[in-house]
Amino acid sequence: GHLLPLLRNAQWVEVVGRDSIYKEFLFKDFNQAFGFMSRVALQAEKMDHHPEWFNVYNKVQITLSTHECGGLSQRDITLATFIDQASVL
Ligand code: H2B
Repeated sequence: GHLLPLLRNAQWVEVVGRDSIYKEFLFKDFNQAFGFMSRVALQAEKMDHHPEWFNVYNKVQITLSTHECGGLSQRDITLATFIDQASVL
């Protein structure tokens, strides 16, 4: 079987030493990765809640946290759920 679906099924993980969640997404190529990032960017602006992320070619690593509470909030959970949906579009 192909590795990509398995990797996409990976759950968000809590970052040790920092109250945040992290997940890595792999795509076929840069175009797919950047399309994903564009969908997330539009939603982030709507929510006024923005990802910390790092992209190289087909890989996007995302960390979510909420500054004002110094940790996780419902906004992070909501954005993570949107991000998961946007990754399989
Ligand atoms: N994004 C995230 N992920 N966490 C925040 O706490 C946050 C944000 N705060 N985007 C917002 C913007 C804040 O800085 C502005 C001033 O509303």
